[in-house]
Amino acid sequence: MADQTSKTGFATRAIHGLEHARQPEGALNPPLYLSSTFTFDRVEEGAAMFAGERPGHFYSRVSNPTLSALEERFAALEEAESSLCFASGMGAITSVFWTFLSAGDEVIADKTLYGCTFAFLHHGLSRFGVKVIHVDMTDPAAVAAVLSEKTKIVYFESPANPNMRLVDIAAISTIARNVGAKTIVDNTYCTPYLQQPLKLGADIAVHSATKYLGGHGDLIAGMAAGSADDMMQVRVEGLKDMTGAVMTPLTAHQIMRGLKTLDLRMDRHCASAQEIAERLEAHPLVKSVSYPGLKSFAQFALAKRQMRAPGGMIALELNTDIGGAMHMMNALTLIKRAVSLGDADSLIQHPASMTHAAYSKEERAEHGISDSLIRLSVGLESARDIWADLESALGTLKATSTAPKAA
Ligand code: 4LM
Repeated sequence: MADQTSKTGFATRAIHGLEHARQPEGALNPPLYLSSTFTFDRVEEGAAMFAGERPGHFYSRVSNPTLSALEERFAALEEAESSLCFASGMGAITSVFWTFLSAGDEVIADKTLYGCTFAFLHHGLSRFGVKVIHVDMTDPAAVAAVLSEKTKIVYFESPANPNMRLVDIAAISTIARNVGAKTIVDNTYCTPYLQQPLKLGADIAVHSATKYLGGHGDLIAGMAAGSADDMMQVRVEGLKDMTGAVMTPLTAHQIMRGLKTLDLRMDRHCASAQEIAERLEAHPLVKSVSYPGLKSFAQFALAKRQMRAPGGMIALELNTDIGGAMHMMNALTLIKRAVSLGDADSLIQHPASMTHAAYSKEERAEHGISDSLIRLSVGLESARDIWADLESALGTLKATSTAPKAA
């Protein structure tokens, strides 16, 4: 697979996968197999499939041909041996964690995580005898200091939701491998077009496919990619028996449509986000902008090293109190006030009261999630219209705030 993958461009793999197989009836797209179960010609055939001695589909909680088509394409994009579909990003994350953990094990997780992932680790897994230790993974030495032979999983997002901190995937993967722990990276913000965690040494990449992979705000889904052995274990343990978080065939079909334009969409998201981030940074009412494409970004060099481009997400703070930030968001007319990200539509939200409300106020402070942070998902509209909306909403603040720009 590696040889074939390197011979074929990303866009070609996103549209065709690696197989270029003729579809039934010569259909351009893989058929939608709306079938929960699959019949056997003979009982012995079914028994052999259940025993894993014969390939084939027998029940759609385990596998389905439409999902297999997406899995094959997605593995080709992450340059992984294998990949797996899930009902949601949380379905992917929880299925993977339940597969590889037992009571007494330890998980080392970054401090900044999507709110529901934090809730799962901190309030969920820890009820089942798994110790979860949060460290600041921007410092690899801090990770090395807490690793032990009990560590089974090292987990982080890069960029992290919502404050955009990056984690050095190669450095952390090397440290984790030394104690036999799996490095699992949430690659949602980047997609395999912008960043390939497995090529940097990670074991598994997980995604909320609800975001850029689907790309149009019309589905909830998750993906994971990794070795054939790991993905098989997640399929037959975490997914089949523990979460049952199975993607529907229709959703897999929609994601395959989304993948066909993934690189084009990501290029536009990145170009527009760069322009918007630069304009925001120059605005007198904006206190700070976190965007990996800005020279002022603390990890600008790491972003250049591990990401193809800086992505479509921006975190910012205004030179106002939180009331002013709410006022600005409420004044927007094109950009929608909504959680989620990676859609064609630009979306804005307030992490402290929305996506990261599962953290207590004290935890947010401790984990680097400012209560005044605003998160912007830059969409595919014309960048000048996105900026005009932001500039006009910021303009409504001038009457209420004259705070000078922070040095
Ligand atoms: C949001 N995020 O931030 P499902 N990993 C990351 C995410 O951002 C998310 C998930 C996993 C948001 C949802 C409301 C980095 C979700 C979970 O929502 O289960 O597909 O993905 O706005």
